Amino acid sequence: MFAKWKQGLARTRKTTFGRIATLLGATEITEETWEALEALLIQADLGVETALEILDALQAKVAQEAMVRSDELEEALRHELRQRLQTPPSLTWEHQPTVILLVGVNGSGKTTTAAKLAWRYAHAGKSVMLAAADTFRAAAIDQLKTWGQRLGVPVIAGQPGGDPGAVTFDAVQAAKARGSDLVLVDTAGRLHTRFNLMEELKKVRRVAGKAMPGAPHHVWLVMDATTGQNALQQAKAFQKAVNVDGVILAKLDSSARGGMAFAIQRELGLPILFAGLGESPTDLEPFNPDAFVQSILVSSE
Ligand SMILES: Nc1nc2c(ncn2[C@@H]2O[C@H](COP(=O)(O)OP(=O)(O)OP(=O)(O)O)[C@@H](O)[C@H]2O)c(=O)[nH]1
Ligand SMILES: [Mg+2]
Repeated sequence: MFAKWKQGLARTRKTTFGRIATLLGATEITEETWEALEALLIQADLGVETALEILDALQAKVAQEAMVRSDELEEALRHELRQRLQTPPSLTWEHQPTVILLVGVNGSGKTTTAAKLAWRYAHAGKSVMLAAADTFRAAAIDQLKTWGQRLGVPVIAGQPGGDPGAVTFDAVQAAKARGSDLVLVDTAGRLHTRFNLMEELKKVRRVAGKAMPGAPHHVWLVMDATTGQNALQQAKAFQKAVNVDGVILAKLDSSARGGMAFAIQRELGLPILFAGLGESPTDLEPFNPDAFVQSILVSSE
């Protein structure tokens, strides 16, 4: 069980969380245990606030239950970690098509994630369409077209330098005409300035709504799990501009910073919907909080 998660989270598990597991091996809880645990939790990219909240909760529990052994503390820690992760809602198919915008900073994994989602839903029997609304780079359009060919999923694209709003509009219209279930819109991660990017994304969002009232139905922020805390500031800018309703945490497999998942949920108040655990189309898993916690902090039985 959870094999893919265990493998994908190996780096995170072997770094700070590994040291936490060692610390909580089988000794008694002492003052040093708390000091070391505080330092390790902060180092684990949980964010200071989350780390301190967890520490407080654990201290209260230890006092309340008169706990003396640190392996019991480990189990309590796992429980505290799990509690801080939301079980993601699954997609409801009330619209035809459902329109999803994928946004995020450059290189975060948007295009790859678009392909992975296309694969997942096509595999589940849905008719999927990809929209190449990153018109800023010619290569971006080709990248998405190549994925479309590999996956047998149609790609609506315009000319390099063209209007991303127009591409989005065309894609939604085409999906309506064909009776598609899902339109995944891949957007740019970089423009001349951050301001331009946010303005462009707002426009893409507006235009989607013109093509279909209520669209986009979701805006998912793709975050690179290898980036540290400043990814949270970037995320807030997207949240402010385009009303993000979920996060996809890409590249968890190449990151030792899996602890970020906790800071994301706390600071952004958004559920993590999927995790990227590799580069191929099948390497995207619906976020599983139980698997996640058990993969970063394996019980030392
Ligand atoms: N290991 C790993 N690599 C990933 C994952 N997701 C994306 N990548 C890699 O990250 C790199 C960037 O991915 P893209 O999908 O092109 O990122 P993007 O956000 O579309 O980038 P721009 O279009 O430049 O903004 C590629 O080399 C991907 O193969 C993942 O979950 N795991
Ligand atoms: Mg891209």
